[in-house]
Amino acid sequence: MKKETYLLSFFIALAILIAMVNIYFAPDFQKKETDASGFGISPPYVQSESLVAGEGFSQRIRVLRGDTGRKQKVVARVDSQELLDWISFKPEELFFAEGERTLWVTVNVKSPVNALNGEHQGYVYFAILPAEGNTSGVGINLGARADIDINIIDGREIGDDTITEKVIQLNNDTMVDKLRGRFLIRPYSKGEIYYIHPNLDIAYYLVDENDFRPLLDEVARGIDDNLLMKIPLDETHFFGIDTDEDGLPDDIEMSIGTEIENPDTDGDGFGDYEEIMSEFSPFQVDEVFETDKILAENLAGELLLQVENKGQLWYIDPSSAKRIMISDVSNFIDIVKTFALGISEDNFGKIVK
Ligand SMILES: [Ca+2]
Ligand SMILES: [Ca+2]
Ligand SMILES: [Ca+2]
Repeated sequence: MKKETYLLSFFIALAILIAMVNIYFAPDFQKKETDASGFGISPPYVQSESLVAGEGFSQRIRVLRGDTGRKQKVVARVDSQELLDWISFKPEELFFAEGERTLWVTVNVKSPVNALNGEHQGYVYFAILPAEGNTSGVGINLGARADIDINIIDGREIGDDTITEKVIQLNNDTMVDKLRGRFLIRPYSKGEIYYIHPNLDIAYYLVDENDFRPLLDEVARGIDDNLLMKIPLDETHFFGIDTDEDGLPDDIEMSIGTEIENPDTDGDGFGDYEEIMSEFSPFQVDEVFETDKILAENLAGELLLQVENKGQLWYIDPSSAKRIMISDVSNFIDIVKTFALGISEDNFGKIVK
């Protein structure tokens, strides 16, 4: 967590504390909170107006009872399946000791990194039970309810500029399988992008431009030239300068090994681009230079690093099983934006664990 975020959390906690102290010293507090049932909570809410996904906060709730006689157990129950995983209580065992009127409960909220932006609402029910004896058959005597209202916001809104790539867990199902190796964009959220891992049930979360380089470092697999050359080139996504104007940009020629200032490296009358695209060798007259479609299919969606050359990076488009060179980070961002599929918030919710 960043220093600023700590500070922010601290001030939020302080603000909550001040609010609670004010409530505590309000003259009619005890009366108001415990009048009807002899059992009350304050404040009757757990809320955060601006929580960044993956982060959390703590809030204290004061539970009060009118009858201070005996030891009594208190149960806290979250009614929302989603929020159940976000919320824990401290202490884990809640009870009023004999003679005690007040019980402080710390509500810890920790949102998952893949929490959807927007409002997340539910209730926590606090109820009082006898601590010992015949709990079976004894109903919950008294209860009180706290509203949960947590607003998940985009991290960028609070000036978080050192975002590293994040990993989220995905479901292991056919919907995820169909999206493997693809980039997804959430246009109905903040336009954040995810790369679905080609083999594992995880996705990388790309918040801004700083996240693209770490993704390549983390995910790109090394491949030797012999195998790489067997993956067809995607001629519809050539970028950069083509000095000899043979149709192959200089970067691609350097990766293949053809001459960047000679449109016909082997001088057989057929240009370098023409030979590559028709699966002939640009180096040897009349020699074939076959691609391997099965290999290409197996590597679809992968990010590859050409280890024997200059460490060029490639993306294998999952739709065409053709390779696209990534010349630098800004080019990668362009490629990702070109290939990213939009996903609705509803469907996004279905693929994440
Ligand atoms: Ca060229
Ligand atoms: Ca050439
Ligand atoms: Ca030639």
